Amino acid sequence: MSPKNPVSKSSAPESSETTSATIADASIQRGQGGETHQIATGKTPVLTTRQGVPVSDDQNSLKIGTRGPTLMEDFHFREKIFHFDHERIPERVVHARGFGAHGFFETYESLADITRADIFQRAGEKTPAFVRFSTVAGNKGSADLARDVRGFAVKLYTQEGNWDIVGNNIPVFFIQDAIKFPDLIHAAKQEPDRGFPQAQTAHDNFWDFISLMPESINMALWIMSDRTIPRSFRFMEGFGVHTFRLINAEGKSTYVKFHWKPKLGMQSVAWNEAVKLNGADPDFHRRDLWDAIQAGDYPEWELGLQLFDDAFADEFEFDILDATKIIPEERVPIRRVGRLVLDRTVDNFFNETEQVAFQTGNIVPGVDFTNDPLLQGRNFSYLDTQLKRLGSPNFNDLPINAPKCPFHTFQQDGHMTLNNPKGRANYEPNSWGPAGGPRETPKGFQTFPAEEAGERRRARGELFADHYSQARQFYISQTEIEQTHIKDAFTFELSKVERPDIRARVVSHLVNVDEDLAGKVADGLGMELPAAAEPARAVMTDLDPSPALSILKNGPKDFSGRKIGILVSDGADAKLLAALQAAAGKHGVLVELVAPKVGGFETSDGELLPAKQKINGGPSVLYDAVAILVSDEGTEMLLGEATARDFVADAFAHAKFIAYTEAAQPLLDKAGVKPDDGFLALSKPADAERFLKLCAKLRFWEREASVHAV
Ligand code: HDD
Repeated sequence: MSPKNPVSKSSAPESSETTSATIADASIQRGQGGETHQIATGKTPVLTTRQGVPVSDDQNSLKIGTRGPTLMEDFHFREKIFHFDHERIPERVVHARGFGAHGFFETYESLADITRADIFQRAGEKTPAFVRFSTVAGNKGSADLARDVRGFAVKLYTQEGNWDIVGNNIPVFFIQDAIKFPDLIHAAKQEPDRGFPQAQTAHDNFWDFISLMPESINMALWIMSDRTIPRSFRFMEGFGVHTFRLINAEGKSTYVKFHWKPKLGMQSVAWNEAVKLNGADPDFHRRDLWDAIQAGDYPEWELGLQLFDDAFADEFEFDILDATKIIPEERVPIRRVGRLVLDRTVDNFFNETEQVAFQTGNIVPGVDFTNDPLLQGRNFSYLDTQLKRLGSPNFNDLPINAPKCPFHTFQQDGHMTLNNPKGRANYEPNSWGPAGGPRETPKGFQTFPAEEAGERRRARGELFADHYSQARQFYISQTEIEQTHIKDAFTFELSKVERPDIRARVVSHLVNVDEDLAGKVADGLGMELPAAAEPARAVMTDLDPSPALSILKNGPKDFSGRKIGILVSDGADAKLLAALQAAAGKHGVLVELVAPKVGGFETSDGELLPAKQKINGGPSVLYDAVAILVSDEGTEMLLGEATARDFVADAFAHAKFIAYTEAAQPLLDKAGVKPDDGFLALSKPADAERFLKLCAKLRFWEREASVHAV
């Protein structure tokens, strides 16, 4: 049979210059080779099979003729499809969606008097670090701005082994005992019969569980605060949550809680903004981190330690082993002992961010656990889960997980063994002398010899039972704006709960926290205020507010690290634009131009400038503040574009600072917004600096009440 089509060997571009350049630039240098592995340019490596066999045709599978059946013997095809079929590994059972980056930790001063941990011995020492931020409940492909706790997991590659601080951006947790973790996570994630909702706690199962677990009420207050909708990873705090121990060379133990303080201060977004961000840019947080690092604006946190002893633990109103409680900074001040800088994005997301394996059990000499029952349970779970996820006990051999200090064990074999131990001795003790492999050292990890005694019981300490005092303290520590956001968040989430009895049970706990809050939530839900829930412990402690718990009281000093979106059109005032860009640059603020067409616009000077976003792809939720720099003709055109109206209306509703030229007035009118003190009329270049100063307050929250009547 004659072929229907003329035989075409390949439809691939013939190794065009562009292809070679792209490959070379992207450094996809997988393997090296001799002559046969270099194509003419001498730069671009040759495509091979996994066995290193050069491939001549990667476009067509091997067939009989051009229309005949595909041949089984096509080893290149089989190998390629086989590998593709097995690309996925199970996602993390929690914290599936995450984003990691490399950096370093720099020690400020020697802490040798407190800990023998090598990382803290020498001032100025830099220790390589890898950090993975995450959301908890959503699947790997969920959106970044879900209302959720953020994971803040830090791997420190110290000279005496890897130390992981597997923390969150909230200093307390939902539960006190790890035995309840599967229940908590089952309740929070998609409901099992329907497989939704995705990445949301606004559903019956979650609030049912919370309402039946009063120990989670403190955390419930935290997650209904703006902490769970951070503006970016760069603007949030991190916490080790549990009480740990630091042990010095003499074996003395000091209790410690770990804090990460962001250099840029804290910032969150508005809830309606988060909802819209999830549609406009589901990768908003990871993109932010990526962009900042690529731009050389390296995110930074200081490590803070709260150090205390047994005497404090005894006098403290709560149990230091209870992970649902904080120790207020005002009670035990934070000592800043070093800084964490993220200065390198990963080369490959899967290899590094996906395969990184954090474990609370990874501690180093000079650090030790306490009996916190949540921590003790975690120490089992993290090792266990990596085997399931990464498929082999050799996950520690992966470069992202391997220590950067020398390490020697007698562990061997298993799936995907990467190291290749030499010699005869694979056991200890042995009599092979120095060739017989590694030996113990008295300088190795020593467990703190805490004395333990007591009956074996399934029980908790009495102080664990005060579930409301700290929840109240958290609430009264917030500004009025933040209290409103908490009330709104409870009302929103519980409005998604279908069963009225669950709503009522949650509110009955809030009555014990703050009656005013409970009343407002009940009102928002359109229900009667229920009676207070029966507290597990009758005695509550009246605690002073802790200003450190408020985001707004701990914001940044300036607007650096933020982003202004400028809506422009043809004829936009070139001088004002240049002034805004210069002022932003001076304050370390990024500017993005949003125009009717991404190809660009012509300024009043006749210069053609490219835009970063087309108006319908660049809504104002992407920016911390906006400027509307349009000409009369531009306004005329944009009046017919709904997304231009939304740009203005949303910036207004989200309490952003807005700069505008006179020509923009009809657009403001169309968006139904009236300039208030959060607006700045731009008429001369000097106004740009004034606008940047105004923006340092981040948001004009005073406006909010006027846009949320319900
Ligand atoms: Fe967990 C992942 C933080 C309680 C069991 N957890 C995980 C991650 C973070 C936390 C940041 C993601 C690590 C990464 O980026 O790879 N978890 C916490 C904090 C907790 C906490 C701050 C309370 C103070 N976790 C907790 C309990 C258990 C687990 C009580 C089980 C008993 N967590 C896990 C896990 C995960 C995990 C199943 C899933 C993926 C992984 O470990 O590596 O083992």
